[in-house]
Amino acid sequence: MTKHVTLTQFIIEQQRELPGVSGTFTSLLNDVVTACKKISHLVNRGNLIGVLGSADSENVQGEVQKKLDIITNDIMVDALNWTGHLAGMASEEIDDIIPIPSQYPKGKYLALFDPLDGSSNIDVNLAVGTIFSILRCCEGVDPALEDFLRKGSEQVCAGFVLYGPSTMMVLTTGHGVNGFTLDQDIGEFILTHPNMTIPNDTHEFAINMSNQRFWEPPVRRYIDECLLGTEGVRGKDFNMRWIASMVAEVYRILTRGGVFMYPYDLRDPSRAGKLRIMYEANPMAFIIEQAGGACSTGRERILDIKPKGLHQRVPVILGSKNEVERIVGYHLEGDLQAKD
Ligand code: AHM
Ligand code: MG
Repeated sequence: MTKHVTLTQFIIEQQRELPGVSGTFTSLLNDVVTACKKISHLVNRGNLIGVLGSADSENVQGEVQKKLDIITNDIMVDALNWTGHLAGMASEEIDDIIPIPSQYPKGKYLALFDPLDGSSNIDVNLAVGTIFSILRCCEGVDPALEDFLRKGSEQVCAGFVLYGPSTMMVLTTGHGVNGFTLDQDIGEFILTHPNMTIPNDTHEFAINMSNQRFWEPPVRRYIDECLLGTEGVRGKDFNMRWIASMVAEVYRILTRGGVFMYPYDLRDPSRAGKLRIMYEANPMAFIIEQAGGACSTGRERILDIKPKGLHQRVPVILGSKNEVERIVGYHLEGDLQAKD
């Protein structure tokens, strides 16, 4: 009989090899896993249990919330706030940092999450996901906002769960990227995609083309060249995908390569792109880099950015290394020309 490795076993064995590890991190990860299994169940049940549709409320970003945005946020908070592993939390759906209730002990980690990414997909029965990022904090204290505003390079763990035809968890603790499939029969995530790596080259891009008129020249140039295919400078045809769910796009890129962009655009100069650095761009950048890919704003490595706000937005260009480097090169050329 095939012997399966569960996510818990995998993490315990990986952590055992690291000096000074107490087991707290493994327990924290189990808390996240428990929450994501509950979310997977709800997403799968859908309208059978009446969880689809709008909640008729807005989050701090002014986005209309789905019922599941609120329910999944509560599931994450309720699974993580009492176990004594965290000093605090932050969520896409909540304006300020989320403290640990005073009756519970405080731990040494911070968790940041987007409980239901791509939630515009939920009512049309397409893929959605949960994204999370774990930072280390001072033990036993009530963290301040500044404790959360750390560079992505300081993350100790990042992951996402994709609620697709299968429920999959993709995880990095800074030692490569591994993918686990939820076996619904036994309720365990099983290691099915060890050492996920992204090919350096690709002929597939993902971008919301309806925003084309708002893009900066380097992004226009890149996409124009892709669209010219064999007749242009690239000398090869490109394929396009847009799922409107970053978790699904990143999962595809981890599986077969590609480039994903939600770039800076000129729609609203106060918003540098759509995606948020703390719980979307940073965890995805950590995963992508650990799988051998690259992640940039076009002008700066995402993981090097010192965030200024919990819900700060950044342009995101990620995926196959050679392609991301090409787009970064176009930004550099464009900026140098603009200076002359
Ligand atoms: P959300 O966190 O409110 O769901 O927004 C993030 C999502 C990403 O998953 C996806 O890449 C993007 O928004 C799609 O945006 P658009 O609808 O503009 O194409
Ligand atoms: Mg999101």
